[in-house]
Amino acid sequence: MNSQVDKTTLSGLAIAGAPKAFDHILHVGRPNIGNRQRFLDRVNEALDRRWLSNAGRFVTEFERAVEQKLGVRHCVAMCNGTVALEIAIRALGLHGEVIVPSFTFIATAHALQWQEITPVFCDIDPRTHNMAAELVERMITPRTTGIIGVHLWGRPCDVGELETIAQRRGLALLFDASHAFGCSCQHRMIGSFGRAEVFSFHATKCLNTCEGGAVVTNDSDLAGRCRLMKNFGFEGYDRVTHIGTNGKMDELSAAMGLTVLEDFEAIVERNRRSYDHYSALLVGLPGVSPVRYDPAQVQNFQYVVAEIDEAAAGISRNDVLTVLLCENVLGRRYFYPGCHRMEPYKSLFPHAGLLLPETERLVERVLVLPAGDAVTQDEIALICRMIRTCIEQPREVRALLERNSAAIRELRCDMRVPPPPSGEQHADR
Ligand code: T4K
Repeated sequence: MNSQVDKTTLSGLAIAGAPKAFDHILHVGRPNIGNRQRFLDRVNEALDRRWLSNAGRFVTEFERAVEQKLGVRHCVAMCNGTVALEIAIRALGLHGEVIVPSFTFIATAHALQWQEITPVFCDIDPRTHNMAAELVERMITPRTTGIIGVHLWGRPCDVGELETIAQRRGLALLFDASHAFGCSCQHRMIGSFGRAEVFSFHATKCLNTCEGGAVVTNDSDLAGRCRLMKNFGFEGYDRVTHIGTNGKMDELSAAMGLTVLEDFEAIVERNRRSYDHYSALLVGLPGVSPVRYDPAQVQNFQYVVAEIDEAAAGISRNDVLTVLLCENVLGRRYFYPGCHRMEPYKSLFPHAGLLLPETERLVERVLVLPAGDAVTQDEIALICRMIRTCIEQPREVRALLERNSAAIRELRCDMRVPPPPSGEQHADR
């Protein structure tokens, strides 16, 4: 952290030519690792056993630990959340059309389209960022076979209403619970709602297995089908009874998962401290609203999300993000621009946005901030201080961004996105 520069003043910002606030990049989604020695001991154990995949001891132990934590009968661990979604979709026999939110990570939609099932995008409730249950029924056609709700940021969907609709209309209900490991809904752990729920254990998730995911369900037949499908459909050494793929989790991933699980309460507590600190410092800033979690439910606080309403803040989310990127704060605008505005959906359904006004509004507002292990309390205070400077002097910040746009393209720490062709006003617009 660079304590030499006063980030409360405009001239102290990197966009004005001052040194960056941080000499290293602060990320969203730094992996939680747990006790490194325990992990390494497990890796050595797997190597000693010479058993690295295919229903190994650690994968089995991990599955039982997840079942116990979530109070669900079956956990089928897989190589990642996307494949787990694809397998759950196939094992449920979905086809035709399936209703999903557009405001989600692209994998939710791709898991359907990959199997030539049409994702039908439904708008969200702006208060929860989750699919608006009251709109779902209007999206049902004779081709609809299922609904996939996404518990975004770990905040549960309107599970009760979705279950009622699914039952009334004879549709399968699946949840993408990628963000929601360790969260509860109606005082029950997420994991046993709908026909099945799917978790991602990607490195950036609260429970990390490097790459990993799972289908969890109380339905024994469905779990059995998923188990076959993730192992090519093999029922024995040389008997294939089902179409399948390779969706297996390996032993080293499970070793990481078991290690992180042992530390899970401490991880959530660190996340909660980050979230509380951000919330306390951002609340009351005009146009800035930190996403809230229901205090009656268990949360993992993995995502610290703020909405920036340009009309009230005087500055757009994109401009605030550009200021932060120039200070080495790699905030993210998940899930911009919405699945419906990405390919192949953009070309397949060019007018989808007409039915998604709340999604289109929200994708312009959401800013996800580095949290958890990735940042100290002092670093959070400095990030919030810089956001405050943007909100207090929006016109001046905008003028600086326009005046210094060429230098800003060089300054941004957003390494994955190539800078736009010169001539654009600023990078995110
Ligand atoms: N459904 C939903 C609702 C999801 O959010 C996701 C995944 C899925 C389904 C599919 O699950 P998986 O198949 O991925 O298991 C990231 C993750 O790759 C993705 O898992 C996640 N959602 C999504 C929300 O975020 P990117 O494209 O933003 O990843 P990336 O590489 O930019 O990483 C995010 C940040 O984390 C960066 O600032 C760097 C940092 N990072 C990342 C990795 C991998 C680290 O510090 N260390 C690391 O090892 O998608």
